[in-house]
Amino acid sequence: MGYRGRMDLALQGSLLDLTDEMTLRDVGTGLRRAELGNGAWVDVRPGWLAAGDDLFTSLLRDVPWHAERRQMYDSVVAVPRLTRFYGADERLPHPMLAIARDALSAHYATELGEPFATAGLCLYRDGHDSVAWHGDRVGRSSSHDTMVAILSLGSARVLALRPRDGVGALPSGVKSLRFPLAHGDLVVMGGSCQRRCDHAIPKTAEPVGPRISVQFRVAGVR
Ligand SMILES: O=C(O)CCC(=O)C(=O)O
Repeated sequence: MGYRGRMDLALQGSLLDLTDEMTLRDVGTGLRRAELGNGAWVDVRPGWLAAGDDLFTSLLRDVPWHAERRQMYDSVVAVPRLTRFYGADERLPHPMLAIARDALSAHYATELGEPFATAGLCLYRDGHDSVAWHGDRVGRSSSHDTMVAILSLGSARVLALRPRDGVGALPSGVKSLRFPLAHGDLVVMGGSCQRRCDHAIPKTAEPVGPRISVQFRVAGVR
């Protein structure tokens, strides 16, 4: 299946939307919190953005996606996804992202105590693209609680989470928690999650099309 066909596949889910106008729904409605232990938690709000197809296609087309390379043993390999980071002072590539960031800042104001400021965008072109186990522990998040809020667009992929030291709220025999994220879903990792847990987007053999992840973070956290 070609890139175009896979993009169509990615967008089939939104045919079920009841509105054809892009709409950001209330953050709190239908939001469920999973407590992971040791002060770590994950909020999931399915269908936060309705009819987000135009946002997805315009990000896919307009963002200056960047292919990173990294050292692996004695060779340099391509990182299996494309990225673009928008700092606090940069204009976001679509007005809906600023609306989403501000809605998150308002919803979590009391708990977070500061606004979301930056947006990291990642493009997973297909099921071969992924990100390995890691925590967002660059900056204050290495020592302080924070939140990373992710708007997922396009093909459904799984966000996997596991405690770093094996200590946490996972039932015995369960190695990781899996949060399937569909087009328009919101997931927020909060509290001590970045310090206590690692997360990953595993590769999949399923015939998935592209997915774009938009991660909102507070200033000074990567
Ligand atoms: O793709 C995602 O939703 C997660 C991205 C992520 O973990 C990261 O870039 O740090």
